[in-house]
Amino acid sequence: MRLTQSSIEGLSAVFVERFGGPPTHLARAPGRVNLLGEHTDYNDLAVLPMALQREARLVFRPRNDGMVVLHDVDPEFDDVEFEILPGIPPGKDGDWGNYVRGPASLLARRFAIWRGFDGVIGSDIPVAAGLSSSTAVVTAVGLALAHINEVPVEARSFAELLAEAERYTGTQGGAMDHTISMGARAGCAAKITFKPPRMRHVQVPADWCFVIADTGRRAEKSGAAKNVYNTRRAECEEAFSFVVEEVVRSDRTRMIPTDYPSLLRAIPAGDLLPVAEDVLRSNLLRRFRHVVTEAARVDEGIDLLRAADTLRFGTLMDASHGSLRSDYLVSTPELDEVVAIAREGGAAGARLTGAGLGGCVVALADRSTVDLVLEALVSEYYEPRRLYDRLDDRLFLAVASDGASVREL
Ligand code: NG1
Repeated sequence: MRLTQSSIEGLSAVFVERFGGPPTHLARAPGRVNLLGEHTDYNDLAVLPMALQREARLVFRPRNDGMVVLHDVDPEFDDVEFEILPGIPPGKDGDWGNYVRGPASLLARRFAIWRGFDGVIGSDIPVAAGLSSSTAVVTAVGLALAHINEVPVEARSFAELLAEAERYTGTQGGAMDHTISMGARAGCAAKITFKPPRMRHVQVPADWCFVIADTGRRAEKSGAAKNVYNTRRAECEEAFSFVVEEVVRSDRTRMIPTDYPSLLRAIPAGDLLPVAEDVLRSNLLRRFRHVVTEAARVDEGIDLLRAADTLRFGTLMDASHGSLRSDYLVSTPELDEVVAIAREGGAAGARLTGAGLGGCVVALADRSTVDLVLEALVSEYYEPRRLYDRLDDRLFLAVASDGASVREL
């Protein structure tokens, strides 16, 4: 677990030790929990995340040359040092430094930035757990470089740039994580739509408690999880083209849909699924069915969030998990177990959050049931596995928080 976030004072003290003077700036970027809308963002369909109180913090001092020299206070991560160039060669597969090189490389290409920094970074977002720890690093580094090179930052378009920067690591991800990390509002979740990027902030009801429970099994994007993720993305594209070919051939639409949103605007999901059943082989049909039903759950979920309808929102979370498990095949026995314990403990609903294949579950409870849910998770999951070590980092309540920022110290 990469849970070493120090206070700004703590990070600054490490900075002084390493660089012989104080840092001048702080960039911070939160992790996120996704409430509904999993594996929809890279299909340009809606998502419903909120930013967490856990974040990556980077204290830094601009340099007068193009070097970036970065120390992570977590000993698991090596120091990173490189020169800013339009095409920075990536480190080996899985090297966390690629989350630093990615934004530098892209900003150099787009804006000809030249100025680097000395920095110290820390984060208390569990790593490889579906809470966007990597995006928090990409975002903090991107904001720092933009700030010192006077690149204009508009939250939504900068988020798109950061999403592209993160693809440098080899994961063909979407823009959900960067958009919420940049643009979140305290107390709110946000429905995000893409093409063009748009955020609608919705207050989370005061009575709602989102429990985050880490299974303890990592979903490493540098390993098998990356391959599954990229395969799913390709499968969604393939399924889309077969379905479009059929709806055009059978004259169901005059306009040729160019993406999932235009397909769903032309033909409602209920009419589309029978077409998909006719033309797609089993694995593609399952991916397609997950994507279109999950998008519908986001649309319904935002109304239920506004109406503070805990039970029905929970039912949608359960349905989302079922679809991710049976159609998208990204759950694990541990995720299924934690989901079941949370539900039996009294949660209104629970699901895996993030890409899956490990990582965290998010469960919805209200103030009267949350303690029972937490107790059930401790006694039935964490105690039998002896996962006591830093239990507060494995099991906690999400606090909807503000998006990223950069400022002088
Ligand atoms: P995680 O694995 O939680 O970081 C990934 C993608 C998202 C989204 C989700 C699945 C990145 C940076 N993040 O999130 O864009 O596709 O999976 O909904 O690739």
